[in-house]
Amino acid sequence: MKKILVTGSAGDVGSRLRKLLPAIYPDIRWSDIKTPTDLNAGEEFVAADLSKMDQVEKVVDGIDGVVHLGGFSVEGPWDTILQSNIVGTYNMFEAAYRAGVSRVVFASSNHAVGMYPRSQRIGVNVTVRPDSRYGVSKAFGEAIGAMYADKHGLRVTCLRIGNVGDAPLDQRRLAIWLKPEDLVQLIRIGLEHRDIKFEVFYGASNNIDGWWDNSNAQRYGYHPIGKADDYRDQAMAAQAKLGSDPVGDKFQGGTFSGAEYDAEKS
Ligand code: 15L
Repeated sequence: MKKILVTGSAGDVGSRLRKLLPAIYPDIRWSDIKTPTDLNAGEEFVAADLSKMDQVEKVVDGIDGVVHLGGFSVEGPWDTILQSNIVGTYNMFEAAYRAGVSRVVFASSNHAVGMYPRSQRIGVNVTVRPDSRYGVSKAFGEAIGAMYADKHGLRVTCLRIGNVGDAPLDQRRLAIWLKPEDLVQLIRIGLEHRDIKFEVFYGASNNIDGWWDNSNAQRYGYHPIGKADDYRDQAMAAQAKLGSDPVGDKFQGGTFSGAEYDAEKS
């Protein structure tokens, strides 16, 4: 990979990658709708609104591989999700294809499958069961990624990311935590592994409470170093301070699954 583009670089995950990726990829263009406040003189940054095709065309120009984190990163009103995540992700794949980009790593989310119960262990071949409009947009991103891979030969890796952070924040995150360095491993597989055509991986560390069979990522050499269990006491102490969420606590998507839920109303 010569030149990498990372969209969504002003967000939490993007900001972590700004610290970790330059040691691996010396030529990175960072993009976001807003300029990061702590931009260094040596960092190349190009602002872009992903819902505007002409702006997306400019950011993908001259790029070999894209890490697409950009968009609205939680549940939101339909028009926000539509413009930022659906139109934005379409624009990114279409512009990348036209510009001759060879690989895209798409930041999907656990919320594409958030309506699976916590009692069920799932792999990557299950039907998507989104828990929110946001989750639907991530399922859309995986589908459009498959289409550009299968019809146009773009090499696409979708990461169903759990929760990226220094440590798992609560009981649910003990199952879905992703150590930032493990995210970097997954990104590297997507950008570099010679056998990638189209793949879906779970973005989770080595979590004994995990709900996901991530053997597909392991097949490509993924060896997560993060262990959520090392933080069990602090995560459970944080959990004890949260109120119970009768619906959210049953489903993998947590509060995203419980919000607006009225399926059991008679
Ligand atoms: C996500 O997809 C969000 O981007 C992040 O903010 C968290 O809410 C995470 O999922 C999660 O499920 O914890």
